[in-house]
Amino acid sequence: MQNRQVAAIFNELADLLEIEGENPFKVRAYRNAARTIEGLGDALEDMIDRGEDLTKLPGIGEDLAEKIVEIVRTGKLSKLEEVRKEVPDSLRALLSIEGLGPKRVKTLWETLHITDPDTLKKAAEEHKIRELPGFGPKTEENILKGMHLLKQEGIRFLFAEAEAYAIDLKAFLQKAPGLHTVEVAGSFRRRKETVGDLDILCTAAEPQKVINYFIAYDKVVKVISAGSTRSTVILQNALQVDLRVVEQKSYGAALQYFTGSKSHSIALRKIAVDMGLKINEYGVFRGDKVIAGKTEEEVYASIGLRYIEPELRENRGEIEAARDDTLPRLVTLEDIRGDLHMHTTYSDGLDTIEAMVQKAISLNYDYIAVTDHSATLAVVKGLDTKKAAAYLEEIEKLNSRYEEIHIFKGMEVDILEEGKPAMDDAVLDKLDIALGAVHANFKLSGKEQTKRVLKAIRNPHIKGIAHPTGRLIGKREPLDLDMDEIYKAIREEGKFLEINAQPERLDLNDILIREAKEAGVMLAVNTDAHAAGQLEYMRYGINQARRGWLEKGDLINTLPLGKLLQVIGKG
Ligand code: DGT
Ligand code: CA
Ligand code: CA
Repeated sequence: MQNRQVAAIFNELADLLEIEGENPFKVRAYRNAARTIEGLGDALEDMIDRGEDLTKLPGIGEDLAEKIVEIVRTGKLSKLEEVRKEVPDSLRALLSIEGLGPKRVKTLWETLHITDPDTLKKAAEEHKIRELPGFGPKTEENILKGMHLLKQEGIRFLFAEAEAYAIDLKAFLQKAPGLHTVEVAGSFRRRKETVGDLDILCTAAEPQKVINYFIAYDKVVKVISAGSTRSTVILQNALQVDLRVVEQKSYGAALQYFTGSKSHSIALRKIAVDMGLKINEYGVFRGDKVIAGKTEEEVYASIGLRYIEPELRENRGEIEAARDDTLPRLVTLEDIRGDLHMHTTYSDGLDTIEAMVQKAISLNYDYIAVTDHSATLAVVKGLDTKKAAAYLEEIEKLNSRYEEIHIFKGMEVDILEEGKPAMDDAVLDKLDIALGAVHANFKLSGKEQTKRVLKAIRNPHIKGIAHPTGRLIGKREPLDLDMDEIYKAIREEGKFLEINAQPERLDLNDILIREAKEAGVMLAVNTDAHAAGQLEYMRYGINQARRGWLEKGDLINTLPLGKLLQVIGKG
């Protein structure tokens, strides 16, 4: 049980209780607990094993501590199970529509008896929603837009959410009777930013035993099918899992097939056909004779290709590169030497600067940039000129106290509508790394938006642009920006674009990352951590960097400190 899953349970409980009209203080207590848990550096499971007192954590009292133990020990919370029975299932689906929180869902339910997306859509189209208290024409329009976004994407899960389930399920399957290997294939293995379902591949002595064991997993809420070698189930968070048990001798071929992508595999099969071969999930065949299939390397080699990393398997030129031996040597998490975007209690982060520094040291980083927000209407808890002085002083103090790491004085500065940074030049002068970021006025025209960001890039104080397109997966469309213009300006100014590793941002995305690389743009993968534990989100950003074909040399935060200082003009 991962901290993220525990937090998700509290968040869901808070949402449902709010829909039910429970006491707001109680609701807030669950939400705060979820936030605390998400930001913990340690696994709750380990803390409980060590006998640590959970009530020492901020916002966790006796009752919540007991509930945490219940979740970690049993995988469920009985209180949540009770409340789930009281609120219709389809109401929960409404919560994932942008613009609809529990409060509004409650109103829709009580006044218009809306309990599912279809009745909601109808009511919005008939303009019944705008009349409700706390709504209006704008909200009504946003709801329709939000539904559109949701529909476009289908029901997909953020990689990070699927990952929590995948890790737990994989560990569970490893203990299945007679199991040899288990691997999560599909889009999950390709590290796509969202996954539709999990595809798990096993080899085992007796497949049926593995299937029986699998469908008894405690997070399974529905068994859709269970045959002798394959099964499909639904987990408690609505995630579907397809499991297949294959023979050892065709494991490589099966792994290749079920990793996909479909379009990549179809292209491989075509090459095979041209060579008089046949590839399917059981192996590579010449006539009836198997010539490869045990490992993926074998399968690729049999048609004259180098092994292709799963993240590249989208049929976007990787097959040609494998044939010509020009595949990139993809960057890895171990190549990363520091993180250049994070928040602390000086703005909207949960942990102190010192806690972030200590966590970064535990990750073996050589440097970090602490980059709290500048204060604006969009980010009210941020730094003003006065608070910034104390903040910079504290960073300096910690920088001399912790010799093993270099702490850059940074700030995430709002780019105002006209393209100016929301901070005095006198403060900006004192910073090592100012990141420009858009946090409001998302709807400007493409021309105006581009002009706004270009102006920030040309500002001598700004070193990089954080989450450049501003998208939130499944919730907010990217800014309408002329990216070629952005790349050009970034390159000319010697600045960098961020690959933001927050699970719902992953911004730039894989396609733009590759474009940026080809345009000769410097990039950095940053976590934008709002708690010490989130510094570990780096892996999500690395996934996307790899999908964008990046090598170590494409990221400035793989550089040793001395080189990085030169790049940001401080060397
Ligand atoms: P997802 O689940 O929508 O995020 O994407 P995938 O890629 O995991 O797709 P999924 O779960 O439908 O199927 C898993 C893999 O199985 C897919 O990546 C390739 C393989 N596969 C599925 N259908 C076909 C097909 O019709 N032809 C071929 N060649 N492969 C297929
Ligand atoms: Ca899948
Ligand atoms: Ca599937």
